[in-house]
Amino acid sequence: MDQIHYRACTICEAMCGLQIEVKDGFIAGFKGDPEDKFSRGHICPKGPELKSLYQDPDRIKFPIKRTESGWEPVSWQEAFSDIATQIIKIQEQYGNDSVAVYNGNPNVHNYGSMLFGQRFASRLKTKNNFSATSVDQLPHQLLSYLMFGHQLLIPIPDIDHTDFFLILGGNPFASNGSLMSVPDVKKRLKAIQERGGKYIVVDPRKTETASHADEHIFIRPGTDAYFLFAIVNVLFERKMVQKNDLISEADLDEIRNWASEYSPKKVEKITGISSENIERIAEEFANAKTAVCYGRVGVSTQEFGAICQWLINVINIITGNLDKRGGAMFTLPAVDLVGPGSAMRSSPGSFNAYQSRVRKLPEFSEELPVAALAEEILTPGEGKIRALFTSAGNPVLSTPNGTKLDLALSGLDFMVCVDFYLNETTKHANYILPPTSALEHDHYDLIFNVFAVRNTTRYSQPLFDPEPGMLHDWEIFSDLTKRLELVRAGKPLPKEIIRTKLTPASIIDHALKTGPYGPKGKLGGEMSLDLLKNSPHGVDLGPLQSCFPERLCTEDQKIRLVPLKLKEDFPRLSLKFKEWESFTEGHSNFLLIGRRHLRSNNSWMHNLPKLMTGKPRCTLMIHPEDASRLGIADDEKVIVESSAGSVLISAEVTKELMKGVVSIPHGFGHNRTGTNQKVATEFSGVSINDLTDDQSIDVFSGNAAFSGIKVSIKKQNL
Ligand SMILES: Nc1nc2c(c(=O)[nH]1)N[C@H]1C(S)=C(S)[C@@H](COP(=O)(O)OP(=O)(O)OC[C@H]3O[C@@H](n4cnc5c(=O)[nH]c(N)nc54)[C@H](O)[C@@H]3O)O[C@H]1N2
Ligand SMILES: Nc1nc2c(c(=O)[nH]1)N[C@H]1C(S)=C(S)[C@@H](COP(=O)(O)OP(=O)(O)OC[C@H]3O[C@@H](n4cnc5c(=O)[nH]c(N)nc54)[C@H](O)[C@@H]3O)O[C@H]1N2
Ligand code: SF4
Ligand SMILES: [Mo]
Repeated sequence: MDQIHYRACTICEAMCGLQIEVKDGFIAGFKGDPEDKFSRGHICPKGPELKSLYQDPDRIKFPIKRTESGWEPVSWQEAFSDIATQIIKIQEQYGNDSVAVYNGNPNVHNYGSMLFGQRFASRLKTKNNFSATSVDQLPHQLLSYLMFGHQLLIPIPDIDHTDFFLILGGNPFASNGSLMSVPDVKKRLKAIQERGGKYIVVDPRKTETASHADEHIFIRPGTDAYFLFAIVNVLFERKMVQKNDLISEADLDEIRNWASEYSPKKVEKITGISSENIERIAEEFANAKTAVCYGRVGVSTQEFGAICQWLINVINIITGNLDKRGGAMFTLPAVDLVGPGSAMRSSPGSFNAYQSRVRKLPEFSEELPVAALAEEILTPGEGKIRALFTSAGNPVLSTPNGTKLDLALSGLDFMVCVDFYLNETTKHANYILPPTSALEHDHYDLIFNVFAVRNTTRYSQPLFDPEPGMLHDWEIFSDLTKRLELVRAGKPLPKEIIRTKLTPASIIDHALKTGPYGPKGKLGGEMSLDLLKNSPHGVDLGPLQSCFPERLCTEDQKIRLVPLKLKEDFPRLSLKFKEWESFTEGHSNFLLIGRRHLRSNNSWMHNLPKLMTGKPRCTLMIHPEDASRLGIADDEKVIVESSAGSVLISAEVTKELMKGVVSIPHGFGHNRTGTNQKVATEFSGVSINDLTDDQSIDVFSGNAAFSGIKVSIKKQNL
């Protein structure tokens, strides 16, 4: 039967609407849905590859178990029962914390996995919860918690209305936007220029986004906090700070004091940005009708990631651009995870309520920094991690010091992975429990509607029925949760798979009806799952609206402009400044940064042949002057060495990079043995996270610091 199927793409945060033509049960055409209310026909090369993922011969569909003679099929029931039994046995012997959990990025693109995976993890009652948050956006969530009272009350650039957009450490042309869900970002950035506004990119690399910007400014990696402080300094010096009922004058005075330490003149040598440029940008920002400052992965994942996100919020607030059209705004999604009284309200957050065992790194929202995972497995003593669950993650390639984690995982007593690939992480598992792929299950964007540049909502139905006997992520977690409870209670385990009445869709239906746009919601609309089922192109709920103080979650509904705890971190910033002053990029010393490519998605889409065509992607980018000083030619193999390890990689000589800086994309390194991703192995590349160090973190937040890793470079044949 022929049909046209509409659904949202689940790969990145842009949530593009897809239009899929099906003939006789096969996909005959794949394009962006021109009628989609949010993405307006936009699509990138990865979207159509959901089909290749569905058809990938290396995709695992049924559970497998590692035995002495290799991987063997096993029934779901047998796997589930054995897992529940082993886990409880380990916890009874060594305590609840001896079992750890790691949740990877695709969980947030999979509402079933999120809803039921979290329930499962909470039943394990372990403090050793880790996720990709602490190699990514942890500082954003932490600062939203500390300043606005809720970790998901995240300021989103109002890209469609702003006149001045200052972007630090984000490359939306490649990433399609992050903590700014924005399909067709190119068009929307161009529209800023067409309406007479401008956008500036501050980045150690002249990226695709920077090349189209009105201005690109190189910055030395890891020094953004000084640049941002200097902007604040100018705003105060030139009396361009706006007061506001939601902030206290005492806080403003305090910020002025702290900022006085970082004049543009003082930071220019360290940041590589001239004082004239800093002063001009501050002036332009303050004088623009509307303006927004936004910093993403490049600034979140550095030694002062939290201070950077704080300063970004401060700049938006004190120039009067927070919660204002054209500035940094907040969403009001159909499923509200923030508002008090919402059926789906998530935890506002918590910070430093407990610490990791070995390095005493702080908890955030009941999670510990993943940079501590390897040492928590490897360090003997009470509380050592002995078993690990991973779900939709590949931490061997995605977290700092992957080599160390690789070694640690090989020594675990027990490991279970919910994933459909046998990759660098899952190869260590005792059981791999594979879920269905995106086209085989329904979908609702629980998270990315919270970060979108417009309020929109959409529900996607499954396109294909899974093969008989396959399970969705949520079904896997649902059964495991129940079995865990039964074993704990000493009850017998059933032979069949345990089904629950509750489904992800039923949970969302309730949340939609009681949410802001539902019949019981404050706007009194018609929102429900049925409405969305009949709206295949999504429902537009309008542009972002001002919502403070009502939506502020602090007790007194004021902004905590200077969060108490953060102040403890300022002396560290001063100390580091002194270190920078004596730092010279020596003959072969460089600062390493990462990069993303439109056709890659973290570590997991390298097995899809169509995405791997074109020039080799996993190269070391280096500036021509640096290359010639070291006698390195384009394409030549070089050895890159850091405190954590070394890799051999081809050089790509390019003026895109700032002098003294080199770049390697993350997510590669598919050359390890024991995996089964044939295409990925062919294009293996090396892992940048064999160079990044688990000791290099933002010690305040615990987030990994990937930007500006010190490395040395030499020719292979020296
Ligand atoms: N195609 C594609 N899209 C993706 C992904 C992907 O892997 N591929 N991943 C998705 C995920 S999980 C995320 S979190 C988002 C991330 O989305 P973005 O944050 O937009 O991602 P990047 O392209 O890594 O951009 C980071 C930029 O920071 C710069 N940078 C590095 N160090 C510094 C520094 O010290 N200071 C400054 N100012 N800049 C620095 C880098 O040069 C780079 O241009 O993308 C998502 N979308
Ligand atoms: N050096 C450096 N390292 C980085 C970054 C960087 O910029 N530089 N970026 C960091 C960022 S922002 C992120 S988010 C992390 C990502 O880190 P991770 O989430 O650990 O890694 P991914 O590569 O996204 O791996 C996703 C895994 O999920 C599986 N998968 C995909 N879809 C599903 C699904 O629906 N269900 C299940 N169960 N499994 C699924 C894939 O097969 C794959 O094994 O990497 C981080 N690492
Ligand atoms: S931009 Fe992101 S959501 Fe849109 S098609 Fe590409 S991968 Fe999918
Ligand atoms: Mo991410």
